[in-house]
Amino acid sequence: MAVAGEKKVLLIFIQADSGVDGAASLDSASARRSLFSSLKDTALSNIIRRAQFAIPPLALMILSSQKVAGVSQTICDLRFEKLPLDQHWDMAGISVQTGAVKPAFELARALRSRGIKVVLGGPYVTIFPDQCRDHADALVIGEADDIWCEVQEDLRSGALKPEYRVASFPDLSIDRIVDKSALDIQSYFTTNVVQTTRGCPYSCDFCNVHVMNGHRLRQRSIPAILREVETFLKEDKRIFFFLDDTVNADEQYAEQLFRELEPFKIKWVGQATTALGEKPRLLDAFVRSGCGALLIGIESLTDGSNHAHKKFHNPAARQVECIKQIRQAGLCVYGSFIYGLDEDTLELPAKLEYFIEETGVDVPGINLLRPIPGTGVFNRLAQEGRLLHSPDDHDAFKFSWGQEMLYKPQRIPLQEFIPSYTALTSRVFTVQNAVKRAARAPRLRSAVLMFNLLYVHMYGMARKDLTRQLGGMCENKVQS
Ligand code: B12
Ligand code: SF4
Repeated sequence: MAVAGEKKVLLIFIQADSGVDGAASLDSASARRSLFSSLKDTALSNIIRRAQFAIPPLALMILSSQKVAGVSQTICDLRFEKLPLDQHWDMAGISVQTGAVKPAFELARALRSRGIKVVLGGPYVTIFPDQCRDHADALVIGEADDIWCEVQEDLRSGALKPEYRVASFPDLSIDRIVDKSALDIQSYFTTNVVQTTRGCPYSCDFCNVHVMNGHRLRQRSIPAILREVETFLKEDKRIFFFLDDTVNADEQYAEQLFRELEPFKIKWVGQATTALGEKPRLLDAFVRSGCGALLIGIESLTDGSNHAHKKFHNPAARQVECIKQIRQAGLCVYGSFIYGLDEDTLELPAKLEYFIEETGVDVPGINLLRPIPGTGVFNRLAQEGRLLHSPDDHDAFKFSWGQEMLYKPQRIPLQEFIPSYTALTSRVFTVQNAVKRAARAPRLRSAVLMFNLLYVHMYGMARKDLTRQLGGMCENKVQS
């Protein structure tokens, strides 16, 4: 119920154009395809959006848990709900992800034209504040865990400042309660999202986590995490997602945490490095605490390519054995690969197929490199003249699902690279392979089947977009 004089804040998360928010063709002409195929794509896109990826934005949960008297906060997740513009809002806070800048700015303009104050925050704002200034009444630059109370107080007193810059990374060992009252719990596959650490000690040049969150791993206190898990379980008994980019980054800390989580009897999934396969005690703690599956960023199968992109913590010689050990312990592996890294050659696809078979990776994800503004690789490719769009046009560098090339690979001409990638995904993502992977999965067989089947659709759509891009390149060449 609205309280007289209370300021109302809407926290907004934006749906991405494609990818896990619902695969969609990048080709606007696709709307003119047959009714049947459009209906099929829309139905599958909705299934993908509502599938296991449908977890709430922790960032907005953290903000809405920072309570200030006289201010109420509601989360609006545009993946699942419409903007509630039939209600009065004093301020909107939009989370701006790199790769979805245009829709964020358009939304900001529409809200401001209605007299709603707009605050922008999130990864893109932290990295490119200057590009955001004209689109907001206020910017929050950095991790907003603590400063968000100040923003709300300023809103209440009518003294919102144009910029709030976080002076140093928040100390995560301070206990902050994350509550879910601003969320619509039913919209999600699960709402049990927990982050145990922030920051990343590694420096992969295609990633901006270490740019945004720093290289020092900041840990939450284990008792605070246990309390959070206990509280979350009272509201939602579903699976937990540990959102850390590397949940095994500090092995001692992770082992203690997951040993202490055992009595809660939760089921969980997370992201780890191959190194886990060489740590039997930690692996055992993961299994006993209810881990079901891990996403592992393998990227390339060659040291040359991984090193060219500053990924040094995943030696090629140990990859096969590590993945086998993790699967033998009973955990499913989502293996995330990138084809098109700097030292990759046309021989990589065959190697990759063999690796997937040999290790039994349950769900392979074969990505194209996304040079995203703010990453080391983006700056390097810009300097080398290898980007396919102007480096100033940030909106052109979207996170599509392997649907378009944004740069020229170093050792493979684009005209050969695209057919080699599409041929690879058409061999790896078949219904037959989906059934085979599900049958041999150590657990979670229906989830493994579902992911693999959805990928048959998503990579199929990606192939059409890429083939169109290749056709366009050939046409331009003929004309010029
Ligand atoms: C969990 C996760 C998901 C989940 C949930 C999405 C989410 N953002 O919450 C799902 C599976 C849905 C997902 C989807 C995608 N993801 Co994702 N995801 C993550 C992951 C692993 C954790 C996100 C998180 O909760 N972090 C913890 C919170 C606390 O940090 P934060 O989001 O940065 O928020 C802090 C500040 O940025 C700021 N802030 C954030 N929003 C706002 C808003 C306001 C108003 C204010 C004031 C402040 C503020 O304050 C917060 C608290 O300190 C990150 C990696 C990472 N370490 O962040 C990748 C990451 C965010 N994802 C990424 C990508 C590419 C995607 C997809 C495009 C994948 C795809 N191809 O489909 C989609 C896009 C979805 C979308 N609509 O934006 C990239 C984004 C890169 C970028 N933005 O520059 C990241 C950084 C991974 C990476 N290494 O590149 N993702
Ligand atoms: S890709 Fe993963 S390991 Fe590499 S810098 Fe990013 S978060 Fe860290």
